[in-house]
Amino acid sequence: MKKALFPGSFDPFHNGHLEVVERASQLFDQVVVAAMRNPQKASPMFDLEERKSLIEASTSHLDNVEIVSLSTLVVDLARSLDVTVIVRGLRAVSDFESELQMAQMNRQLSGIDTVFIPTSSIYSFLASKLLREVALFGGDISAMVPPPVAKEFSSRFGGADG
Ligand code: COD
Repeated sequence: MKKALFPGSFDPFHNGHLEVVERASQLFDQVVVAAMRNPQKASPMFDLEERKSLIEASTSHLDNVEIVSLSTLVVDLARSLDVTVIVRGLRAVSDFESELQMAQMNRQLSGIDTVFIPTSSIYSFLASKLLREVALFGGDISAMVPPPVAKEFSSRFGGADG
């Protein structure tokens, strides 16, 4: 069985992330999406449990997708779940340098390879950091995130889903 792990901060989970999950779910028998702590991103907007719930609600149409949240090394989680590959999305060449370095480090630590899924061009501008900023200043991000995430933003900030 080909089982994949898609780790990320997902703060918040957006339509670019969702597209990667949907495409991975067609490529692999099972996909585990892991909301994780990125030590380089200091103050998250949503805690890990909130992110897990929002990703669950956003991917409920996908039968072979499971969501976890954990603050650990990606490779430790990958080994404990017995996954065959790590999946990551790529928006642009600028993502590649850091993604390549992470993929090489993770392979060195665990022997597990990373597969990159290039985003569709309609989603390549999406970044969680920008969405948080737009929503904080009252902008409408509802077309850029799955409905459960838009609803959560709306209840926190008002007006973000229309
Ligand atoms: N379209 C498609 N894909 C996208 C888009 C988009 N618009 N935006 C982002 N993505 C991709 C990213 O390229 C990434 O592959 C994935 O979606 C998740 O993105 P983020 O930003 O939510 O997640 P990151 O990059 O902050 O996640 C970093 C980790 C949490 C994976 C990292 O910090 C980590 O590995 N933490 C655990 C500690 C660890 O193991 N460290 C060693 C790493 S070598």
